Amino acid sequence: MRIKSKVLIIAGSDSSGGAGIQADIKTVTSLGSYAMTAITAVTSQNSTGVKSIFPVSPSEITKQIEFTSKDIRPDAIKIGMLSNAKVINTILRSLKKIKVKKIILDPVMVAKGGARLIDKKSIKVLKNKLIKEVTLITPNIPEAQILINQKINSKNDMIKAGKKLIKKGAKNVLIKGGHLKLETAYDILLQKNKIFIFKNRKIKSKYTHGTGCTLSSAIATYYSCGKSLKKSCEIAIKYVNQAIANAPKYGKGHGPINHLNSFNINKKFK
Ligand code: PXL
Repeated sequence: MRIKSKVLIIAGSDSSGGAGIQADIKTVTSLGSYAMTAITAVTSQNSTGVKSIFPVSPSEITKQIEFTSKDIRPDAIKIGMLSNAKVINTILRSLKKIKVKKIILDPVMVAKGGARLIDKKSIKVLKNKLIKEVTLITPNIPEAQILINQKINSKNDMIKAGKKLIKKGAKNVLIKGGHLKLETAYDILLQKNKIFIFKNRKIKSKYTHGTGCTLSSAIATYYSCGKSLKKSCEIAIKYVNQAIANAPKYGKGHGPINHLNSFNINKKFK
């Protein structure tokens, strides 16, 4: 099989293998691309919760990003867990140096079980600096609420939130509506003057650990292969839905989804 593109993942490690950099590598690989990594933190966790978080120093993160990219140039970058403001500033400097254009940011804040994955000060830097420097941000509803300081209770509120984020300097925003208490999952992509609503039946499951990481990595992969941002979001959402529907039911808590379930998707969207 020919490898389609190269994706650099900047994110935290999840020892349970369902989220974080493990989910990212599995996603990029199963969709046919080459995954490279810069690890920002090491977490010890299982499906029932997060035991501890060990941050990697900013200088080690810089080296991973810059030394790796100098040799094998990424076609796109996916950014996940960032843990603190110093790390975000470090990454901003590296991004300016390596000049990769396609960057997808999943503004990770809290794990499924409620553990905080980023400190309060970093949210400010994320909001005021980082979101302006990336191609797309992919907040879920709780994250979007924090980013705009407002409650989101409906599809209409999601659109308003997206518009607000664009006004704040985000180039493109995909707000994931899975947290709304509806039978349908609405994921809304807002671009400068365009809005696309992706509508899918919500799959009820407790096996949803790592869905956000997986979605942003799938978008980064499709986008790195030359698909439009809209098409990349559309197919990536389908990939995650199938991965939820085919979850292996591992673990006592919020277990992982099935990242290997890409075959039909790739065939359909060739
Ligand atoms: O899903 C968000 C996330 C991101 N990164 C790491 C995680 C999690 C959730 O648990 O562990 C490392």
